[in-house]
Amino acid sequence: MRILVTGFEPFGGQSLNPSWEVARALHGLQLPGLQGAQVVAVQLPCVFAQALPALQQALMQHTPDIVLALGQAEGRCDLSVERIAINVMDARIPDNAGAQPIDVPVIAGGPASYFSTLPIKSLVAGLRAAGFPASVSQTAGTFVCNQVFYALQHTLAGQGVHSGFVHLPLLPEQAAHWPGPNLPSWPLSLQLAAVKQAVDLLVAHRLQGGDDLPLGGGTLN
Ligand code: PCA
Repeated sequence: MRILVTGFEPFGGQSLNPSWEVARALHGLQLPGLQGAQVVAVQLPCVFAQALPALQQALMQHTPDIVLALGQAEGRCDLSVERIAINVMDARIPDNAGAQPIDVPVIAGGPASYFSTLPIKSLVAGLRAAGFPASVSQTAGTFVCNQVFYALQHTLAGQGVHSGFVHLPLLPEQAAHWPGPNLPSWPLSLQLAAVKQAVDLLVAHRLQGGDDLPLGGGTLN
């Protein structure tokens, strides 16, 4: 079994992105007891025009069974397991190449949205049971993370690959220098342990089969 974990390069003037720090630390991880189950990490550029070609290349090269795409979401206080990707790019800040698309579809003519094909409720429950704060998120935003998430689900639709997106909090060294009021942060060791737990849960679910758990994870607004 191959598990592709993607992370992004730093963006928005930062020199670190927790998603890449976590992904690269997981690269080459062999899952004990599962002969041949291995994690491959790939970095994606935070550039609208380059992220999808890099994603497609990674999917073709590694033909994964599970894809866990990671991104930084400043302000989030836990592991945010994304439910849905939407077919729009609406950039509040420029990407790393200076592009700032406004209300442009990710894929012209594509459906309005795709759901994650990860067992999002089981994942949140399993993470929490293991001591890691996690929740279902109802929006992955409208920046490069959502673009990648949408294209990932579009590309793999109907192929039986389990794929989805998880947003991570800032690292403390980022939060310490963030302008404005303090934002939540998790040290890299904790983020890494939580994402490794997520990978274990996703592999176990993939091997066991079955539906996601019917647990509450909604919001009123
Ligand atoms: N977070 C941004 C893009 C790259 C990243 O790590 C986002 O949430 O869109």
